[in-house]
Amino acid sequence: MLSHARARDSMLDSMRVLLVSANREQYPAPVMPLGVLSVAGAVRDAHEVRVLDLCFEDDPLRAAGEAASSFAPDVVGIGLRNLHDNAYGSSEPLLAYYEDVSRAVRAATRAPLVLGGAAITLQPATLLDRLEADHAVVGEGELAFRALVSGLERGERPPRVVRSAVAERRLVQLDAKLGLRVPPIPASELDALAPPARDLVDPRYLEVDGTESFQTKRGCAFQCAYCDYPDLEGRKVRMRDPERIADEIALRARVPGVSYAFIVDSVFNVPRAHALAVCEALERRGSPLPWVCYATPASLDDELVAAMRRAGCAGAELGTDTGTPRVLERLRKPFDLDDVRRVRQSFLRHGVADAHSFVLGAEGETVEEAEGTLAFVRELDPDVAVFVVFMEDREERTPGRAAHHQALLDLLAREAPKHSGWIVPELGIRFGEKVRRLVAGRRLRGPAWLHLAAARRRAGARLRS
Ligand code: B12
Ligand code: SF4
Repeated sequence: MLSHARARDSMLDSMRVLLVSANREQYPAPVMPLGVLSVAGAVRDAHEVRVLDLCFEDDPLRAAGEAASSFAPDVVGIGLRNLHDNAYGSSEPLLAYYEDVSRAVRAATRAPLVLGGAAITLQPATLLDRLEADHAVVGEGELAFRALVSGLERGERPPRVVRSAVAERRLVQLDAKLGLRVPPIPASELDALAPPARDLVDPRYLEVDGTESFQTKRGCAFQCAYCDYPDLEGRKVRMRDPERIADEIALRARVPGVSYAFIVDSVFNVPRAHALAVCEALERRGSPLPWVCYATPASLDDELVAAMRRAGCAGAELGTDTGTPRVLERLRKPFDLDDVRRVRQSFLRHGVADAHSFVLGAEGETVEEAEGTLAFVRELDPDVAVFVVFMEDREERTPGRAAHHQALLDLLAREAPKHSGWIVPELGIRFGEKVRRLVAGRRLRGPAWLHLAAARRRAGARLRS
């Protein structure tokens, strides 16, 4: 869908900016392109902006070509989010599709092509070369894209790579001297940014799922061994004002069709004081929407879980990752298994659903160690456990799968079907089209795993009574 923002009365000296969100992933749910909308929000005071979202287009390549020719842009930005499909298959089909999108745009306009988004931040050299783009924005895009467009407007030849300093390490395979470095947006200025251009969002997201995305902070200060989240958002945590966040959520809650919030922070509950302040601010506004978030068992105590519940938290997704102390240590996770057991009890006590993700095969984890993780999951019995076999996506570390990929999948294929709360996206176990049809058929809203969690708690309660 093509959405248009005419932000200034006089557009005579501004650039015509076409922003394309290439993502078409439908599972676990279509997610609105918060990154592209944030970039659109950041430039539309100075430029004429159109957003083309390919998520629901029948013929995405034709739509991209038509938008590029009818709008006659001065610059085209393409947002690339994922390197894998929901089943964590090979990146190849997605990269080929991204190439096709870029070709369709190229065939319709000679405007410079700028790539941005998480996929670019993880694999800038690969994608720049394959898509033959003019520029890449590595890391957060608001200031960097604005600087790039201004440079183009002034007739300069900006460098091929503009990088936000939060993503400094992402450029090891590129000549860093080629790049222009834009400082990270200071915490104090995150709230001063223009809000994401939510008015340009395709309404079909709300029809399908009703979930809006919000960000309360950027960055993660932990250093878990394999994790690329700090590379995407920085290691320094930059927090937004809790009152502003609560206002934003309360405002969106009034929009018909908005029925859930997803807090997209890498980790919602750290720093604890900030998470608590956000919960209290939401509670003061009557807890306007049920919401879900990512959390870590570190710093997650009973008082915070209770505050999350009062603020509307329906569920939390925890990066527990492993069930053996040895691998936990090797992964440099900031908690121990007793913390995991403790938070599970808190979630049960306060009626918040919990989904723990487990990444098998990371840091050389053996199949035997993975079996230890499965034993721990049986003992913990969380509402939902999601299993992924490790893969590396950062190009400087040799992207690829865990050494025992097939053996780990075989283990999951044997064990997961026996446990009603276990999900394996890569094997389509309790994941994919069947689940979506079930959720849609019953007109359920919010993330699908929450409904599996609720069904399991109801069944548990029946058994106990
Ligand atoms: C929250 C989240 C989810 C939630 C989304 C909920 C929701 N309603 O939004 C859920 C759990 C549903 C989810 C699912 C999936 N996710 Co996810 N998700 C994230 C997470 C944590 C944050 C995404 C976000 O919204 N960030 C906030 C926005 C503002 O940031 P942003 O999109 O990066 O945009 C900024 C920059 O990238 C840049 N930018 C973005 N677009 C553009 C465009 C241009 C032109 C420019 C110049 C700049 C630019 O500027 C933006 C503003 O600063 C990221 C990891 C992370 N910490 O970033 C993973 C991440 C994006 N997800 C990922 C993946 C793989 C998936 C799944 C495929 C997993 C699965 N098998 O289910 C699915 C796909 C879902 C889909 N339909 O696409 C990967 C993608 C890269 C990869 N390795 O493939 C990431 C990076 C995590 C990772 N390292 O693996 N995800
Ligand atoms: S706490 Fe989560 S987001 Fe932060 S480094 Fe560890 S796994 Fe990554």
